[in-house]
Amino acid sequence: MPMPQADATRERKTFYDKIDHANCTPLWEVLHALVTATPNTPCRPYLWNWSTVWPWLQEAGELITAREAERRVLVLENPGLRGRSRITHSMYAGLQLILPGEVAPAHRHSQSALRFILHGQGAYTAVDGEKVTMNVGDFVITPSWSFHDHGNPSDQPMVWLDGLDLPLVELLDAQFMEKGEHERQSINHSAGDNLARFGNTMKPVEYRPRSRTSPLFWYPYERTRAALETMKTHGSQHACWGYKLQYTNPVTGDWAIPTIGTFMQLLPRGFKGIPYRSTDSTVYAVVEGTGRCVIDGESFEFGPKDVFVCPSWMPYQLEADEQAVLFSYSDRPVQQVLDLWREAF
Ligand code: 1HN
Repeated sequence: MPMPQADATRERKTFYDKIDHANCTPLWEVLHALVTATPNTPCRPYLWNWSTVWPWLQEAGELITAREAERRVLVLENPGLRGRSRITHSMYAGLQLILPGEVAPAHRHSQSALRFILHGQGAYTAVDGEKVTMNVGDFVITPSWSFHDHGNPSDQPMVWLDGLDLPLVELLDAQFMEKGEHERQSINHSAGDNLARFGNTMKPVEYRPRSRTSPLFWYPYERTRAALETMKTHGSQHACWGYKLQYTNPVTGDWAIPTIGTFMQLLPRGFKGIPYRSTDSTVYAVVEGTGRCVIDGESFEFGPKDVFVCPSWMPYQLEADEQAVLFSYSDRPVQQVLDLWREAF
């Protein structure tokens, strides 16, 4: 005869308590939460308005120096992941301010980083002995385990979006970090060298890859923007994403950063996208234009320098009033190489 439900519950509880002491636990109590029909992300849709965060960045500039902070950054924390320094489950995002005359000292780490320039011009980042001066819309790579420092010799503040694979590397317990011997690394290549060597669908004959990360680490906006405009003139637009390019390693044709997929897209004036979803939660930064992203029925109005996040598998629609240009990044390369990535529209 089966046990009455109350007795069964009590006996099970006693059993769970007993095995708990030896770090064992019954799967059947958690199975349905572990293996769900569709992604069950804690990540929520959200938009950070430039007009809200810019005064806070300026205030941070009065509270602490870049040298003292090491990096003066306001972390963009997903509202569903507060306290965990991340904008999606797998990706970090922050807004970094560097004021005229400041230096952010050299270090290196196993996390890969991207910089996407939102505001100002004339600050530089130095990567492995090469310096690039950055402008709004430029995409810059700091490869895993490369020394990097930043400086601002210009007369205006500069802000960029930092994107890192920090949560992914943390999950894998593969973090390493080292401070540079000197605050600034010595520069042995002039600005523009990198673009000349790798940015023209050619490469130096002696080049031998040292990693999967693109040897081109500066993708100026001018070129990306021109490519999108040309696509618009000659091509047919996609119903979800308008005209969209992904940044590549020019030598292999693969992703520019092995753990972070990076993209730029153009939505023509009046564009109304159909709903799209994919398993890679995606961070968007607006370069130009205005419009909205409707995520799971909620509308987020965007303008230049705003940042917003579309969580895994939630349907979203992109719309442009004025022609819009959007940068985005996600963990898509990781999901694809593991055969996990899905999209639907
Ligand atoms: C980092 O190295 C930078 O180099 C910015 O500018 C943000 C956030 C977490 C860990 C390392 C930078 C970072 C970071």
